[in-house]
Amino acid sequence: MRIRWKGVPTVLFGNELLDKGFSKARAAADRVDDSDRTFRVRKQMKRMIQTSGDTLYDALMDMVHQWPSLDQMPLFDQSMIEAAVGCDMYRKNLASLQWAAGQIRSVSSQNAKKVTRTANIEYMHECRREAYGRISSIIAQVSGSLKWLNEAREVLKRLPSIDQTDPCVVIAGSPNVGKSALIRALSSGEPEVNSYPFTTKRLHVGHFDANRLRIQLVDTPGLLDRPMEKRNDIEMQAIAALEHLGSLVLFLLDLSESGGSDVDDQLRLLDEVSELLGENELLVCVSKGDLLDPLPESWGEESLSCTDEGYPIISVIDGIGVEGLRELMMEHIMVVQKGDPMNLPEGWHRRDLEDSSL
Ligand SMILES: Nc1nc2c(ncn2[C@@H]2O[C@H](COP(=O)(O)OP(=O)(O)O)[C@@H](O)[C@H]2O)c(=O)[nH]1
Ligand SMILES: [Mg+2]
Repeated sequence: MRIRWKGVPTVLFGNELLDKGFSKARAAADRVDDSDRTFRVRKQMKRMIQTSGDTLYDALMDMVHQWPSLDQMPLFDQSMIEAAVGCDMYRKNLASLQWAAGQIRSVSSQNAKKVTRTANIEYMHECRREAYGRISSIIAQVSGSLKWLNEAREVLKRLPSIDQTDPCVVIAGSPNVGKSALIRALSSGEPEVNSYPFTTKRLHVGHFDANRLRIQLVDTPGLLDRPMEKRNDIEMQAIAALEHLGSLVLFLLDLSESGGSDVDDQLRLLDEVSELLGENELLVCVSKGDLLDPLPESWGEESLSCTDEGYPIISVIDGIGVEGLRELMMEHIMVVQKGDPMNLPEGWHRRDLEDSSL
């Protein structure tokens, strides 16, 4: 399932809604034809009241229904909405449109009844005017909500859309450890770039197909690559959202330190990431194996070289270990797909057995 924010239509402003309702009402009244003046005016006024009420009721309820329901969406999307615009505001503003729709419907039916019951032409006009006035003031009361939804839609349509039915691997690690290079090496085609609920952060999503599954690889530049104490609330919320994405977190460790972060800092980050994304299984992998001195044991042979801790070692530049790593990821993903965590392959980093000394 993938939420299609781009499919949510533009939200009309209050005056646009009123124009729409009243002009339809005018057209409906113009079609009335009756030689008896009382009958004619009664029909005209009733049509104006009912048509404007119905049109606005439908327009407001359509908006309410076109917006995805928070309760039915995956937790990842809920957390994205929380970080981007706030779930409470989302609920509150949609609820206020629903309230307005109900109010307009009752104003319209009350006033239509009054018109039916009177023979006084002046009073019929007055009922119509009163209905229009009350409808306008109900719309004015929700104009803040319409504006909020309009702006929220602009933010939400740029959110990353991640398919929750496909397995997803989140890649983490300090800057320059080789995350982007690995995603490029594993992906078929160019990774997509999606925005995140902040202007400066982007989500890079690559894919590959294996075992009839489409595996998504997600890189989060600026989020899972530096100490958490430097983050603002929104960034922390966005990181929390990643926990719900779900299949596996792949943490890259650059033991050569050629990217500029020393190993101790990288291990501290590893602790933080495993703490934050604890719902997911974590696989630690050593990148840039070609820069290690001495080269890892059995480097370049068919089997995957590993550190003493059992972390696989790869080199994207030399193309060594990348396919082995892909297979290892798939073994894990297949276990998660089958929902049997007791079957995890050997060498998986277990949080309860964690030992961060290398
Ligand atoms: N020697 C070597 N360099 C690598 C390898 N993978 C990536 N790099 C280099 O490391 C630098 C940072 O890589 P990048 O993928 O941008 O790192 P990111 O910041 O984690 O996304 C680039 O200059 C890459 O060419 C590798 O396997 N071996
Ligand atoms: Mg990168």
